Amino acid sequence: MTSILILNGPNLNLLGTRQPEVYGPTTLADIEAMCREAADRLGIEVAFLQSNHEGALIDAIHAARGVHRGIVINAGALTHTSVALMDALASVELPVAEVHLSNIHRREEFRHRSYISLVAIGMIAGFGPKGYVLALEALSERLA
Ligand code: CA2
Repeated sequence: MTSILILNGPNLNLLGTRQPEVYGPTTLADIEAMCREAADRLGIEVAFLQSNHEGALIDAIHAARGVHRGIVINAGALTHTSVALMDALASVELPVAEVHLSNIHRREEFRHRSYISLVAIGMIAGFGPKGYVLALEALSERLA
């Protein structure tokens, strides 16, 4: 069965518990449940991971090769800084869908640049948790 790795970067473990006015009331566990429901509907498997550590995310990307057929990633603030994460994604040669809860282009200028976008098929931003489901749908359609 097709399996997709869903990766979440720094601070996303705090979703729904702090700053709900910025990121909404939904927790990361809620988002995982939404993704698992979507995966069942789409007939695919998902693995869901969050880390506050750049190296752990890079290790997970390296390990995805031969196991998963695509990657959905919300890299959090690493989106705007991490050439290492971008290089890791490029190295595994898997299709990547980038997700952001907020519309990063409506926010501070430093959030407008994304290194992930340079290696992603596409990006979904500004639709909140639904963005993860949209990304899964788009990736699984691409892989079918
Ligand atoms: O909009 C997104 O999904 C972001 O990737 C979220 C990142 C931010 O740095 C990006 O620019 C856009 C921040 C995630 C932090 O999440 C928190 C959740 C609750 C409380 C504090 C942080």
